[in-house]
Amino acid sequence: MDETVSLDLAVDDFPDEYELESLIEKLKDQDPTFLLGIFVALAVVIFTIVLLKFFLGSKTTRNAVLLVGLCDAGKTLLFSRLLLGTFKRTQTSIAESSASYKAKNDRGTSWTLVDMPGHESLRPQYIEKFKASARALVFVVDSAVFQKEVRDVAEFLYSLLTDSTLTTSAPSIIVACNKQDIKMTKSAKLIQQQLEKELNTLRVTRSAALTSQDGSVGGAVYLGRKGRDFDFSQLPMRVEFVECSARGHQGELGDADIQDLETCLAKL
Ligand SMILES: Nc1nc2c(ncn2[C@@H]2O[C@H](COP(=O)(O)OP(=O)(O)OP(=O)(O)O)[C@@H](O)[C@H]2O)c(=O)[nH]1
Ligand SMILES: [Mg+2]
Repeated sequence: MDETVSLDLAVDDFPDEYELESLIEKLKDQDPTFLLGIFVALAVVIFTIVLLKFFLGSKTTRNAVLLVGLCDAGKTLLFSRLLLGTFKRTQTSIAESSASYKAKNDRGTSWTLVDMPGHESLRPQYIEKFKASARALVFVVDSAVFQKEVRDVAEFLYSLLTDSTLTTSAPSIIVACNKQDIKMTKSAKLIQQQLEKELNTLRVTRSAALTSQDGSVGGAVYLGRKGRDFDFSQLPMRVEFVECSARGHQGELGDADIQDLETCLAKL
């Protein structure tokens, strides 16, 4: 019974055909500049909403710091050290772990820290899943076995540095040269130089496949500047090299040596 009454009222509320016609007539009688003004104002409001959505949306979604690198580089131990400060025995990761990380700065910045599996067969799917949300990548390198792994490290890094999503959003890249507690490890400077050399070689072999006019094919972008030897300063993203030891020089019971990495994360 009540429903019928409210329905009747709702129907009565609609302007009838005559009212609509008179409204159209009234609008027709208006000064065209007045109508144009209304139209422009509406367009400005819609344009502003779209712009705000675009900028605020992209800012809020890019809040992840991804720990990436080959197997055994020390990503999971770094994850534990950065979040809790504690040493933890680890096993090779088969899925990602994520947690909120508060940067050590006065701004109280916090990021979602994501520890990704390093295994070759799992890596691509996790990169694909998280790359759009990356504010920064911490590319972890095992400095103790770098010489042996340089080719694999460079290939993985190459795939990230030429990824079209990453070159567009340009997250900061921090290359964390880990395991500095082990004797005879490579320094960050040496690792940087060797990677530049290796990436230069990879670029020659890989770029033979780049045929399209804008220099991209299959989502890959040309690495660095054409006609010049590759160095990291040619990239759209900022790349920094730091030395660290997730284990720490005092062993499992002592603190990690990750201050330089924390300083980089505080600057993001
Ligand atoms: N000496 C030394 N060992 C480290 C350091 N960081 C990690 N490790 C050891 O290296 C091994 C691998 O560390 P993880 O953190 O599990 O490596 P991961 O990068 O997460 O490996 P995946 O999950 O397989 O991709 C563990 O035995 C760690 O204790 C370090 O700074 N120094
Ligand atoms: Mg792991």
